[in-house]
Amino acid sequence: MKLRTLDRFNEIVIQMHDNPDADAVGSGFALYKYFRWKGKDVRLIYGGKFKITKRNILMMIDELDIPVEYVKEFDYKPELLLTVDCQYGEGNVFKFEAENIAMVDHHNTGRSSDAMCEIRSHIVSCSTICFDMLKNEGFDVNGDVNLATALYYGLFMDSNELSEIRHPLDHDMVEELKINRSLISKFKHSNFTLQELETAGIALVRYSYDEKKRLSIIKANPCDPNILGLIGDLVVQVDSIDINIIFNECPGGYKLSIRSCVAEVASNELAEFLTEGIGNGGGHLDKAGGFINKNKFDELYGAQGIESYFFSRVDDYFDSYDIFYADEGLDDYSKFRPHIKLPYTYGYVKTADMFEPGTECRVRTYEGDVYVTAKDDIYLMIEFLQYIFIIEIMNYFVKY
Ligand SMILES: [Mn+2]
Repeated sequence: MKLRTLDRFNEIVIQMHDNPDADAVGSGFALYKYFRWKGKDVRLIYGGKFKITKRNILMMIDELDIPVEYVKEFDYKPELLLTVDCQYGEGNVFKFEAENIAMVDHHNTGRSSDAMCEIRSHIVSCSTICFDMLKNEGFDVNGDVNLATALYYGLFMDSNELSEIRHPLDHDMVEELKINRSLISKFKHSNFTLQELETAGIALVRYSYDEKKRLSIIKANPCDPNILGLIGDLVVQVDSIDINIIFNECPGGYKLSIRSCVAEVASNELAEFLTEGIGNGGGHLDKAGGFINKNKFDELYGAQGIESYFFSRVDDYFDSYDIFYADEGLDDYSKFRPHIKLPYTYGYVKTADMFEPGTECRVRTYEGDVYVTAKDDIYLMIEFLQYIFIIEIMNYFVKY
């Protein structure tokens, strides 16, 4: 989807997921600015049970002048509802009616991009996607330092302080944005309140542990759902813990947050499994979240208690699949149908056609930046299936 395809709408509501995080706010703000630039009637909203309480998010909204509205219901049907950092119909997105629906997101729910959706699950933050989409429309993201700072903070928070960025576009954004560094530092140091620190402290000493599965389950006191994730991030760094489930009671049920640092357990899949039939869950391979409805839980598992439910359900999850390691291969292929690889096309460019021989160039690739010296016999091979990426790569030649 190109942003300009949405230019035909005039009354636009941009919706962030419930309990918006920095990435949702950064992305939403970028799209808001774009539609304002186009002269549209635009609002930036979120719904759900809770108003934002998390300190750094409130600070971000305040310091960067982001016009976020908390909406319980609409008394009209917007012409276009554009969900950002989330997908319409998912459990973490309060359902508003609208004439038309569009989405920009980086979560993997199986949905792919189309005329009304831009879904890129290989990008670490939705802010990066918005940065790219705005640039493609000729919008100067550095024309507004608040916008640049919001996008940067969105990526910063979704990539574990930039440590998880990999895609060339994420690197580009970090390099290109002209931001207010002292504000980023201020937000960074406002991640917890004293009370939340205490909640985290209590949670950390109250864990249950399954040594065989290298799994810990923690019940925390009521707190902002984003705090659960922060505690989970810390716990999964423990050497003997691979998977962490942290949950707490919230109005109407339980909120949970999952972290996994092993390939065998996908956090988003486990979140779906644990909430199946009684709530909703999803997210990324390493981080996910979910909600369990208390009435539905009591109906089905009431006698069991939530903590023992988690332990037994995790057992079921581990029993629900077999693991094969690609490098070990399979003993028996007899039940498999043959698979034929389709012809694959690569493109190439001759480095000396682009630069004076001897010029050192930086090529930004999925595996990181590579330096090559332009020479008659140095060619760059480019996968055809990633056509857009070819054009990107060609633009990435930077004289070093
Ligand atoms: Mn995000």
